[in-house]
Amino acid sequence: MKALEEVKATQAERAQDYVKSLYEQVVERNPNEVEFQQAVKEVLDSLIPVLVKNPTYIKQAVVERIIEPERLISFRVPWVDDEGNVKVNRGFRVQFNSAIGPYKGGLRFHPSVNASIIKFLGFEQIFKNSLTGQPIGAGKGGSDFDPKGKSDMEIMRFCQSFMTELSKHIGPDTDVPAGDIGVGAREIGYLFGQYKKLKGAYEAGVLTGKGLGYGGSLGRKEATGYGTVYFVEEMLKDKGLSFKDSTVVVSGSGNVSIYAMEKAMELGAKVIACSDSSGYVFDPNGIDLDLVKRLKEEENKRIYEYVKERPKARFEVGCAGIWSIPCDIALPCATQNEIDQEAAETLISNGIKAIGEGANMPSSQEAIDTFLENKVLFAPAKAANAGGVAVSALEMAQNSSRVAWTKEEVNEKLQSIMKDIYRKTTEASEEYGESENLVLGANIAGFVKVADAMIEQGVI
Ligand code: NDP
Ligand code: 2IT
Repeated sequence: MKALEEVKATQAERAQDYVKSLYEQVVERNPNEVEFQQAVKEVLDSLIPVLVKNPTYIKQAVVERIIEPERLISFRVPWVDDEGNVKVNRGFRVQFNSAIGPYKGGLRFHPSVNASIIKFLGFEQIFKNSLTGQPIGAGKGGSDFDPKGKSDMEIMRFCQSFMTELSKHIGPDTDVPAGDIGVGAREIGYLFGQYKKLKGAYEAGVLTGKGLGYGGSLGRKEATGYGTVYFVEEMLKDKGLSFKDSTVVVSGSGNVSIYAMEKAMELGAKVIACSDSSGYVFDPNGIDLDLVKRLKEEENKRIYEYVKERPKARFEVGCAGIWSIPCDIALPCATQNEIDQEAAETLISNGIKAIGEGANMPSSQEAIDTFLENKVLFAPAKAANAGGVAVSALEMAQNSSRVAWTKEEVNEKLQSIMKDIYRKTTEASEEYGESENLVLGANIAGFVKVADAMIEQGVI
C-alpha cells in the first residue's frame, strides 16, 4: 500500500516538474506577455492531476501543442478620420486551436489590445468552447483602436479597413469572429457588409452576433449575461442558496453586465451597483436597468450620468471601489484582472457568498486562490461566461440550415447548455479530487475533449 502511494507521489512530482518546465518555456518564448502567461499558468496548474492519471497526454506532447497557437496574424489597419487625417491601428487574429471545429471567438476593439491580450483570450476560448459541447475551435482577434469619441462614420471606415485584411483569413467553415469589448451589433453590421462586398457572396455564418434582420439569432445579445446567471444559480442551488432576495454587485455596464443584471433581477435579486471605466454607481434602492440601458445602449453616455436622474444614487470615481460594497454575490463583467487580492479580501470580509465571472479572467490568480481558500463559491469565466459563444454556435447552426429559432427555443437551449457545463465542471472537479474547485474542473473538462481530438487526428 505504501509502495503504491510512493509511486503516485513520484508521478505527481514528475507531472509538477513537467508543467513547471512548460511554463518556463512559455515565459521565455512569450516575453512580456503577462496576460497570456497568467492564463497559461492557471490551466497548466490545473492539469497536473489529469497528466498523472493519463500519461499519454505527456507522451503525445498535447500540452506543448495546445499552448502554441496554430497561427497568429497581425496586420496594419489604415483608415481616415472625419477631418481627413490618416490613422493607423494594429489588427490581430489568433487562430489557436481547430481540433473540434472552426476557430471561434470574438473581436475586441480597445486601446489596451496587444498580442498578449489576444493570445490570453484565444487560449481561454479553447477550453470554454469545448465546455459548451458545440463543434467550435478557438480564436480571438481585435485591434488597439479606441472606439470612444469616434463618429459613426469613423467606426464604419475603421471596420471596413479591418475587414479588408481579416477577410483573407476567415470564413463560415474556417474562422467565425463575433463581438467582445467595443464590438457590438453596429460593428458586426459594418464588418459583415464589407465581408459580403469583398466575397461577392452571402455567407451568413462568417460572423455571429449579427442583427436580427440579416441572420442574427434571437437571444444572442442576452446570452452571455443570462448564461452567467444560469451557471451561478446552479452553483448556488447545490448549496441550498439562490439569487432570490440576495444583493448583487455587477461591474461594467456593457453587453455582458446589462444582461447579467437583467436575469439576476428576474430571479429576485437586488442589484445595487454597476460601473464603467470612469467609476461606479451605487444605488441602494436597486439599479434602474431601463435607465442604464438607455444611457449605454442608446445614448452612448458615461455611467456618471445615471446619478443625475437617480438622486439617491451615488457615483464614485475609479472602478476598483465597487468591490468594497457589501453584497452576497459579485459578478465581475467588465475586464481582465479587475479583482485583485485586496478586492477579494474586502469582498470576503464583507461576507460575500459567491462570485460569477462574466468577464474573461476578471480575477487575478491571487484573488482566485483567496476565494478558494476561504470557501467562497467561485464560478470561473471559462464555464460561467460560455453562454455567449454557445449561442453564437447556435447562430451558426441556424445560418447553415437557413432557419430561425424563437427566443424561447434559444433560451431553453442556453439553459440546458449552462446546466450541462455545470455538471461537466463539477464532475471533473470531483473526479480529480477537489470537489469545490470549479477552476480545476472547468480547465480539465475543457481540456480532455480537445486533447483527445488532437491525439485522434495525429501530429499535425
Ligand atoms: P462591452 O464593450 O459591451 O462592455 C465593457 C464594459 O466593461 C464597459 O462598461 C466598459 O467601460 C468596461 N471596461 C472595459 N474595459 C475596461 C477597463 N480596462 N477598465 C475598466 N472597465 C472596463 O463589452 P462586453 O460586455 O461584451 O465584455 C465584457 C467582458 O465580458 C470582457 O471581459 C469580455 O471579454 C467578456 N465576454 C464577452 C462576451 C460577449 O458575448 N460579449 C462573451 C464572454 C465574455 P467603458 O465603456 O468605460 O470602457
Ligand atoms: O469571450 C467570448 O466568449 C466572446 N467574446 C464571445 C465569442 C463568440 O464567438 O461569440
